Amino acid sequence: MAKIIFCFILITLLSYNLVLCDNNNSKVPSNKRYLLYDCNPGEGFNLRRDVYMRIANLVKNLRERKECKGDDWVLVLPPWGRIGYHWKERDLEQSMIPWSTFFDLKSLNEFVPVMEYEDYIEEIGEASIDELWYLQNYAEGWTSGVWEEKMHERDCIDSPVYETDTEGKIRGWFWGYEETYAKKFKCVSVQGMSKMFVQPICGGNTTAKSLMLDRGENMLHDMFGGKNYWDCRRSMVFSHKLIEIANNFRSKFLDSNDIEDNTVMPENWKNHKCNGDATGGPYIAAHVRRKDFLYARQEYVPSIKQVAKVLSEKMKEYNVNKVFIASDGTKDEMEELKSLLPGMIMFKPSKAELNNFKMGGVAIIDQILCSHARYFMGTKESTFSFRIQEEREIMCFPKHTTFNRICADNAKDDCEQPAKWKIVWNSDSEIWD
Ligand SMILES: Nc1nc2c(ncn2[C@@H]2O[C@H](COP(=O)(O)OP(=O)(O)OP(=O)(O)O)[C@@H](O)[C@H]2O)c(=O)[nH]1
Ligand SMILES: *[C@@H]1O[C@H](CO)[C@@H](O)[C@H](O)[C@H]1NC(C)=O
Ligand SMILES: *[C@@H]1O[C@H](CO)[C@@H](O)[C@H](O)[C@H]1NC(C)=O
Repeated sequence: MAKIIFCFILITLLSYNLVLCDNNNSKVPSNKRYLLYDCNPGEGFNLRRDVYMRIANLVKNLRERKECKGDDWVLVLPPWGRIGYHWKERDLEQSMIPWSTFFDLKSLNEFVPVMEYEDYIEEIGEASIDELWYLQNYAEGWTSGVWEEKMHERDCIDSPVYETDTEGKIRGWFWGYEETYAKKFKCVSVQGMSKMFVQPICGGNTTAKSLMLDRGENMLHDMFGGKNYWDCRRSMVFSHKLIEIANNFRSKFLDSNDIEDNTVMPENWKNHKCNGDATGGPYIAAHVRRKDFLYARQEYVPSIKQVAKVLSEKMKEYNVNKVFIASDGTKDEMEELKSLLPGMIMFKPSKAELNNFKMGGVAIIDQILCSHARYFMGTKESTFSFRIQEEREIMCFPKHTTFNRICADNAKDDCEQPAKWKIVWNSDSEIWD
């Protein structure tokens, strides 16, 4: 009997303790820490994907470096939305989009641990962030005239985009989640790469359990084009739903499939190796960036007639009768192009697809379709085109089929072709060809 009573008391105590612990969020281990980030609202979808890589490499460093004492850092993925004018700023329809809409989280997790923002809120039990560092340049610019890496807490240069409410909570744009607030805020001037953040974060400038770096684009890559860069890039596998839509389109309209194209990818990106050259489907593809590029990069942008002329020649050269076009051009521009290029094919999302996958998903489908072509031509200085080139590098396409662009009419530019960013599989390989 005494034994039973003892057990009963023990169980009661234990469950009481559990309740207490629950209130204290002790489900979260004490060494778990969260890194959040955001970018300047003006940055586009494809540049943001590049900023993700810089932050992911920082998280990798935070997890591995001795001075971080084995803290279990996790990257909290900033919900997509309010991106540039393309996605219609402030349009809530295109906001609070989880990363799983676009990317395969299991694959991302193979590089560093990541979690969706909503799972973070649930895990810590409150829509708050302990500390927010707003990254900026140095007000004085490069005083010494030479590049030096540095990072300091400084007065804010821009007028603050965050405000402190009457309860002392820091309020602002947190991906459309209005209840979210930060507890502390400061501006940090920075000139340097992501590894420079390790010392301040681990070495005494903060003990915050959750730290957010806003204006993350102000952090540079540790080694642009190195092994970590490419490992991280390879982990950014698109969501299976988007791949499936693209694959159906390939098989239906482009006679293209992974087995015949030699583009079969393993389940886990870590197991991927080049198994001969990819051939791609029996079509060529081009990314024809229009809109703001017509004004901002006027001297590089070919006319629609020029695009048609160059692509018809390439179709002959590659002996194909189909050309896939990805473009942000107007309906009129695309109709003109189609009239000059009868073999032209575009992906048009259904209403339901646009609803489910948003502009970002459609952009990714366009990118997948371009990346599987036998031959690809991009637009100079478009990050949208760069992401396609990387995708082709990962799939082992020969470089001369990837690093091309359609030149402007006449001799407006010297028509320099894009730099060949060679994929790096091992830490000691060369970056450039
Ligand atoms: N679906 C689709 N969308 C495109 C295409 N080209 C551009 N876009 C859209 O236009 C956006 C371009 O956005 P920006 O905000 O200027 O920045 P970016 O994504 O970094 O790309 P670039 O400006 O090309 O360097 C992309 O994110 C797409 O949403 C295209 O070929 N297909
Ligand atoms: C729970 O949190 C409170 C206040 O933060 C603290 O005083 C208390 O010791 C904590 N209890 C446990 C079991 O950690
Ligand atoms: C870290 O602390 C040092 C010493 O107080 C200070 O000079 C520096 O500006 C701080 N850096 C950051 C990023 O807060």
